[in-house]
Amino acid sequence: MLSFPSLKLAYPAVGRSSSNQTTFLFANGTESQASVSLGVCLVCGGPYPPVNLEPSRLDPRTASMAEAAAPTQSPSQTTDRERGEAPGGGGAIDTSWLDGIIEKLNGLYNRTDIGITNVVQLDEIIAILTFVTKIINQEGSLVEVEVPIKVVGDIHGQYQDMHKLFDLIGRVPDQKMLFLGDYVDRGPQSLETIVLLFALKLRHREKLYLLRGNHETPAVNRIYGFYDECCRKYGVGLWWEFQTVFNRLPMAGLISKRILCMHGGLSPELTNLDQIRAIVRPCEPQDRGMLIDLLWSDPTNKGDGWFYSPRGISYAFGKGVMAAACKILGIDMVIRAHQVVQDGYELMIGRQLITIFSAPNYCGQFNNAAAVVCIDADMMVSFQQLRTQAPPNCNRPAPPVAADLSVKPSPTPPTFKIVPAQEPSESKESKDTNNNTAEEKSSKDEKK
Ligand SMILES: [Mn+2]
Repeated sequence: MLSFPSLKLAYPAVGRSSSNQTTFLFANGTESQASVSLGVCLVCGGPYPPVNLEPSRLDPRTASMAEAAAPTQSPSQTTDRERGEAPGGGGAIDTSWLDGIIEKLNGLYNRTDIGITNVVQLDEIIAILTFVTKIINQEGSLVEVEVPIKVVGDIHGQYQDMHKLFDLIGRVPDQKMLFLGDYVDRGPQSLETIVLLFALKLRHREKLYLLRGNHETPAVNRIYGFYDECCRKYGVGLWWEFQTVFNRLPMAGLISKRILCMHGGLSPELTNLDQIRAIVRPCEPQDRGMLIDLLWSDPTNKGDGWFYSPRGISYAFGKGVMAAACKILGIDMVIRAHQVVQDGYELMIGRQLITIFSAPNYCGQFNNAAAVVCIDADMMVSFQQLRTQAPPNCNRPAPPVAADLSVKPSPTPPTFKIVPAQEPSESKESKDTNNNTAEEKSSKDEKK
């Protein structure tokens, strides 16, 4: 087992903080006091450490290594490590080390007897987080990628199911993938899931893109499982470390300049994609605003406009908003995740919006399928679906999200070409706006 003596981290032991205050001792000798008490809103004025903490606080050496972090094959790196230095001492990541991590994590597929703690050390995870932070920083807050690509929705720590999905859709780097966030919480293996994805991102940065979900925020993953899993498996300090990567994840993606992707949905404040490009990271979404909406909003079939969300945060947006957004933002389609849907995918009216969800039998409660969106080089959209054996009592169907209930759902996933939303098409069926309706009426009247 590899270890990196230069990255000695003195984390407090799990449960040491019976009082609210916990001391974090970092490798460069600095100490930081923070509260980890449950029930405090860690986002809004809570005691969460300043979000602009740089990885350099870990160890100046790892920070400078990450500066030039580029996967290369270099035998000298092994020598560095054998000398007891952190991986990539020569300014590059040791790919053989990284490949080893990926192989060991892949080896946990179909294993119930061992988990990540048996194969990956804390220092190795810290090294991955340090390197991946640098790479994520180099990408924009709006990651721009080209087809062909597969778009993956929520995983939520269902690591075994993620591998079943990979068996179906292929693996990185054979397939280029864009994940829409919510890697952690709810499921049993959040750490396995996110560490494998980060390791793959490091190894194949052009083939894997990872957006931020609402669960990649401290206020949420403190509560819904990830914090407890970190504490149980490696200690509370690892949870803090993850937050400094999560708060740098890109907030949205743009596929071939035409498909906008995010975890939640649109925002009433979003009128230009440059607003997303201008998001300064690290950032922490506050209780309202564009950052919150990108992570939290939902589509609805209840009407055209903006509605208060039953979640109590952000909004729900109707089909009129969706149609207007395509025009204003100059896009043809939105792909988002964030809501469990029975078939793993759901189309909002006019196929302008796709909800995609990639955790089958979500939480062991719903009997939903998982799905991914495939967009080929000709902008043809299709879906791949995974259905897994439902455990007992896992029989709850997922409700429709924003589907037009008057349209009969097709038994098999559709295949269609993306229609430019901006150009008027002959088979135009959108009679959403008052103007159109008025024109329709008058033209009908004239015919009569
Ligand atoms: Mn979500």
